[in-house]
Amino acid sequence: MHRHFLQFAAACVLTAFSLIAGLGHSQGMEMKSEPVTAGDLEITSGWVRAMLPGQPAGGGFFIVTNKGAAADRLVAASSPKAGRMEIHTMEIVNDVMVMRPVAGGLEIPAGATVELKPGGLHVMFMEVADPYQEGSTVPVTLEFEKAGKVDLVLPVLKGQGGMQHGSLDDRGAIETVLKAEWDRADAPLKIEPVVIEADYAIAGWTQEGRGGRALLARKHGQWAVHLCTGDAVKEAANLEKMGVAAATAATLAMRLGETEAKMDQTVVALFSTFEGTVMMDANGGHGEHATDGKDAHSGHSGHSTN
Ligand SMILES: [Cu+2]
Repeated sequence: MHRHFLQFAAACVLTAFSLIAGLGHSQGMEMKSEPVTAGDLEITSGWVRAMLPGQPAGGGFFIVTNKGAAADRLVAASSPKAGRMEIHTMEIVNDVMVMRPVAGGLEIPAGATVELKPGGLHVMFMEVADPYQEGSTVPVTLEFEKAGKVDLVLPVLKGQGGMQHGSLDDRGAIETVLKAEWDRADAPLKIEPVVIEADYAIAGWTQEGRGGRALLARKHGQWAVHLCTGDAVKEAANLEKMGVAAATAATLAMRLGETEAKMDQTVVALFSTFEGTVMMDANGGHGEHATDGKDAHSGHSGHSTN
């Protein structure tokens, strides 16, 4: 039983890093950062996506042109407004956008232009204590192998919310996120019910005679598992402690109760068998959980071996 729990927890943590820089239309050029030159590099059109309250991580974007004859490499990024930063790629795995750190830094080939943009390469601001608000700015220091350190001030722009998977509605997207991590041919994951309100959702799941409830949050316009639990999400007061706004929490708890009341009660009983609550976000607001998230993230490269 305990071993099962740990397996689930590990998989669940990985899902959190199926997080997210949402896809969006490009912003008006006039709002983005002014060109900055460093050696052979020119960095233009920088911006950072505005974040939701409580959101611990977000994406930053810019365009690097290498006018020199030798390749350079973006090896690190930092900001006084983020606990740490990473350079990420984004790809689609089983219809889910998955972010991965770029191993060894991002190459900027000689004569080439590399664009960091929503849905693709980006720098990730992590462990953000104060979510970035539209209209503010975020100082960033990029570190290139040859051009050295480059300071930028990036404007915070409102991302065009939502991914452009027009074929997936929220419920479908949530099922996809959960199934991508836990569904197995020999142990099918059943997801029912899914209740959604604003940027939060609760999904009940069963698998091999076990079950639980997952609280998902929509960030960067995409759904990711916020935490895994059993009965805790049934109470609006608990949802509020988990960061859900009061009105949203009340609606979610009410809808969950109504929906589950109409279901097979032997299934609903399985949701209660998940013991405890496992946070999935590297949320700076929950000190004891931040370490979990960090560990999980550094372990993310092991994802494909599971
Ligand atoms: Cu990222």
